Amino acid sequence: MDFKTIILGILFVFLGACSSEESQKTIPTIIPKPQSLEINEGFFVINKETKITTPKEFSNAANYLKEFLEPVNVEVQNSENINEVIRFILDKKITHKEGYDLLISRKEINIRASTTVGAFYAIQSLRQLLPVALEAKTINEIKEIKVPNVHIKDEPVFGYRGMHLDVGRHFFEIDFIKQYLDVMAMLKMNTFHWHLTEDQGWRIEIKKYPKLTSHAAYRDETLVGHYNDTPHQYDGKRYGGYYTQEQIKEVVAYATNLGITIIPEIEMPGHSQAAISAYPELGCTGNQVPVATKWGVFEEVYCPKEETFTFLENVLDEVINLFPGKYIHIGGDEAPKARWESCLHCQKLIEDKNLKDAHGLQSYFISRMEKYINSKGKQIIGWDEILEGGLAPNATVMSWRGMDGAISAAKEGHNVIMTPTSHCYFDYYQSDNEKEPLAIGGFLPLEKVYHFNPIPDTLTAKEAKYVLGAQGNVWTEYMKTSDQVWYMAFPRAVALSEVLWTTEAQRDYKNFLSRLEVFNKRLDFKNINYANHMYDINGELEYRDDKLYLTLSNAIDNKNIRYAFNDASLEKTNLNYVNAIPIDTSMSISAATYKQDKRVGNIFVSTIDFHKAVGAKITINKDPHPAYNSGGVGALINALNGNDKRFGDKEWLGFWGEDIEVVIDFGEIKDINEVNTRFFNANGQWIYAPKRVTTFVSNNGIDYLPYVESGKQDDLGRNEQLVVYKNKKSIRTRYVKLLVDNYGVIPEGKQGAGNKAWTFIDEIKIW
Ligand code: TNX
Repeated sequence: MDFKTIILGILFVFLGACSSEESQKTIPTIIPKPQSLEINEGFFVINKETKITTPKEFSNAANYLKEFLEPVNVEVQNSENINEVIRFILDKKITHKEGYDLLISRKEINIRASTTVGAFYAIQSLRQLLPVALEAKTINEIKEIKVPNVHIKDEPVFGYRGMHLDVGRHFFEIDFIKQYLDVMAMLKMNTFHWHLTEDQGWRIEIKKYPKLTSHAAYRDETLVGHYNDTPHQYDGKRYGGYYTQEQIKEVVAYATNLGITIIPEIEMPGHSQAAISAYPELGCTGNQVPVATKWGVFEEVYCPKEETFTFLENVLDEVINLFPGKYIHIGGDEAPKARWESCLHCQKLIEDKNLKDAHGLQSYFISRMEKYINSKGKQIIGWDEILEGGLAPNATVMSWRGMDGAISAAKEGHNVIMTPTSHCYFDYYQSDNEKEPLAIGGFLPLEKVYHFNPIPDTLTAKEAKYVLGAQGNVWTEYMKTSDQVWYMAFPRAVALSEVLWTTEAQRDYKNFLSRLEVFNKRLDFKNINYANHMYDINGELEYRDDKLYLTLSNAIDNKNIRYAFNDASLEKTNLNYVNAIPIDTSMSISAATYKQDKRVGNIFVSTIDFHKAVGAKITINKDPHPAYNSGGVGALINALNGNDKRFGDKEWLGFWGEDIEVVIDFGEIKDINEVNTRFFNANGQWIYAPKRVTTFVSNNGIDYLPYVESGKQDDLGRNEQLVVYKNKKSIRTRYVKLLVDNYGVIPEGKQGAGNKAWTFIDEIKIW
């Protein structure tokens, strides 16, 4: 059987299923979920007699639909009086510019909108009511398609629904960019943030500065493995690429057709080492530096001198000509101040312009560029660092280091776009399975994205209006291929599309997953390598009635889970999960979802350390950061270790810049021999093991003594991203207290310099 026959086979089964249940209602599976959806009985039949009629305003949309319906061979006409018709209607009563009304009845399909985008979104919904196999471009002919009768009235909640792609760390050809835009459009996302310049490569042709493409677009080699694996190793292979202005125009036109605006990002003053490598005079020292070959933050930043401003203005002139949208993103993030501190010109400028310090200089830099960009009729967007030293007057802030930047910008009356690492970084791991392909770190599972609320509670309704929407960020340090980009971005982008289209009250994760299963089939037909963790097992340890229990679940239906103890094989086990499994000793349990005796999804393994603090009472003097508190304080003594490679799973608790005090109360006096605690240490993500950890014991919870003499504290064990503080001594005690001193503000020269360090802690084990 060739591929085509298989597809037709599948199509036949699908259509067959419809016709045999004609009297039943079909439940549509549209993502993002429409605002209002009424399901009626019956079908509209599309066949070769079907015509599409359209006013000229919607002829692009009509042709898009015709193309999608190619295998049934429908025609587009301008006449009004035809039966069996899919009719586009320009309807000014639809007030939302992205809104539409789609009415499918036995006799006709009516698509109403007041704008092209509205009409286009109606097609995207209609598309998801059609057989999934139509997504494949390889079907020859279909006789008829039955479309369920529904009435959809729809419009988005947020106006900015974005996806980002970093083409600096790795370069992706325009064919892939177009496909990425295609899938964004399916999800009714309307903004593509194209991150075009980086330390490791400049990717856009600028005619006035040819060395940006002949030199800055290529690096000599690339780091192999993870940044945290030392010593660093390199592949020795020259790497690079760039887009010509012709290609950029082609992509912009393509995006416009899909209702997508592209925001180009030209980074400044930081993340600019590639440009400085091509034109060393743009830096403070004038020294030749290489295009960067590893990841991280670099000290080579643009020097705020007249030549630099002229360069940037000339670059932006060409960029502005290529991108018709109203925004230009100018970066502004992660710009170390070391070069400026020791540059005579910069110091004099700080004095002349009466600026406070180097942060004031960054603000001067951004405000000056803003003025230039405003003078060309465009607005700037910058990462939240542009708040430091004073925000440029008309800037929109993209908040990535949490939501705080967005909150203060919105309070100052600036527009903001939410991209917090906690919910929008699709370069983070999405599963805690050990076999996941290498990623930067962190942990952001699909469900967490789905539960994102872009409006922080602390904003008033008036301030909340400044939140334009949110965006998924796809930084590509660890994504070498387009397949890996798909894997990381999907299905998280699918979840985000629904977050941005619907209200929180309309969202339901289980229901979303059932629709995602169908959406994934569409992606299968498009050969898109999305990640599928839908059948993965989630394990939860819970202490109740003086006993520890392990609860297993899967997101789909909690059914068909097999498990096995210790080294026993899952394939041979006869243990089918029904009730929580009681635990009374250290052990490991593996589990997986099975469908008809076939394993679907990954194997889950839970290693349980049944130590003495399990089930004790635990208190902590500070709440963890809300983004990294999913397990609550109980996670610190629940017998499970946070994943060694990714902070932010439900075991790790994160604290930003705070010292913490943890008290464990056994409720009775116990003999203890050892206390050990684990900390994450991923400096690239500003996570640093604490400065100091001290342990105390007490029998009354008031008078504490050091557990071991202070000189002997902190018997450290290290393994790359982990630091274990271990103390051994036999003693009888009821309370154990730990003081954990945060690393402090990160000093110059280290990753994240100038920011508060994070502390990530999990599992305080007492033996
Ligand atoms: C921080 S987000 C960066 C990027 C990295 C990303 C990795 C931002 C404005 N800067 O340069 O690629 O972290 O997650």
